[in-house]
Amino acid sequence: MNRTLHLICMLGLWVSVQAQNPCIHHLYTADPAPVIHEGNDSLYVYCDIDEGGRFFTMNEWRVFSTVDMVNWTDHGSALPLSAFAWAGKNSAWASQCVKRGDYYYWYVCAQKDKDWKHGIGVARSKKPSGPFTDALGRPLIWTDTGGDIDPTVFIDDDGQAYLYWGNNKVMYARLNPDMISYDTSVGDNGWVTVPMTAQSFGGVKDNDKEKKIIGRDAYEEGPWLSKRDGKYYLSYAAGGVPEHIAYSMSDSPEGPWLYQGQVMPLQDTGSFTNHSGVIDYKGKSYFVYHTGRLPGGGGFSRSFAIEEFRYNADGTIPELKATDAGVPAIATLSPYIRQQAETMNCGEHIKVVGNEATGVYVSDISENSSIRVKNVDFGIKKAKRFLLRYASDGGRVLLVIRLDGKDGVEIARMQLGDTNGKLTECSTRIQGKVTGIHDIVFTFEEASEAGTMKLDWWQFRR
Ligand code: FUB
Repeated sequence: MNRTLHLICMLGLWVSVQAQNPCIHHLYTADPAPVIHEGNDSLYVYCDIDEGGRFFTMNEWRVFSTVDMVNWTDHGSALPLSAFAWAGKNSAWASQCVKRGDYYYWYVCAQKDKDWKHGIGVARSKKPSGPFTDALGRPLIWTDTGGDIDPTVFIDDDGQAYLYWGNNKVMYARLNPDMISYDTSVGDNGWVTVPMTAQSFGGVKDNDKEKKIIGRDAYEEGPWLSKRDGKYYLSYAAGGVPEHIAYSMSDSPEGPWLYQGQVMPLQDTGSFTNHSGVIDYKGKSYFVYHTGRLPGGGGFSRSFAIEEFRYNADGTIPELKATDAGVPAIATLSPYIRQQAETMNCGEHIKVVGNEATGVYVSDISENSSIRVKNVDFGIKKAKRFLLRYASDGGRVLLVIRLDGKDGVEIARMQLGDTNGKLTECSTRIQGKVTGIHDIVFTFEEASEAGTMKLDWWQFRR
């Protein structure tokens, strides 16, 4: 393919509209918190994992990262609920992570064991993708009144860090520089309660009248604190259940807050909750939220989704629709550098196991399994070989690689045999002339006990 044709092909693929929402397919990923860590090129989304069922069943938090907005790396079991000895099972609710100094601090909420109430804990790691461990051995925030959920953390330009949280109430604490304690000289022993007025939140909830909403967008839960051009933004899940997203602005991270309107009005997303975060990444503004739209999804099996938006000239946020299209790629992926098997646009019938300390692998492969990697740029010189590192403890499977879809042109196949559980590198020849930009799809056939297989990384060679 000549250079002009390559460029046309590239542009064509970049503008093509394909459903990118929800972003993750092999797990249900709720309560997203989008974060960029200083000095790191990736956008991270910290979230909790819905297991489905008739109520929230949530036993771990995971983190996913991207550099192109369409392929996401699952960093494995970054923070299991069991990391908090004080936490009761199934209660790993919303969270957010921030870097300060040498550490990443992941604020989460979980029920105290044998108590119906949640508290806010903090875990710490030297890596953004963990694994994280409990920094305190007890909740950081425990008002004992209920509603201590949905922490959002923000470090202002002057270095003061704030933790906001709350269901049916909005509270904040001024975190100390160690990030695991707070200034107890303000508010009620360090907990400041934000007044829930209609001026601040568009409406109020009258708890004496069966939680009747008076006004428009009364605060419910899920605060998200951010700053842009000297203005502070507090977006939140509003209106009672079912939830939509509204927001308020202020000249100070401590308020007073002035209600602005809705960001994501109520619509049929298949989930009675919504939970959002707003982030600027590589020159674009993104709104990250969750829906129940993944097949099999619903109110207790939610998945994060993303919309791009532009701030209005006066700094306000336009109203957004929850789309299936989501956001386009902002970069291509090179097949000529080593790519982790757990970096994908869509993984079906697979699991991602391990963590960043033990190694993260794609596992539980069966004949239904597939992995799609999007927007892969082979360039103008054809690819000649495909390399894979994997381990198998008894199982065998035939790996078939196709371009652009499960029914696309086959470019390679490879028998993956038993390696006695040892991670092993192998390679195969590429069929035909593979150049330009394509999605690549890995499918698995003739599987025998392939669940014992672990895929580590892959790479093409010219
Ligand atoms: O995921 C459990 C709870 O549902 C969250 O903490 C709330 O924000 C709502 O999304």
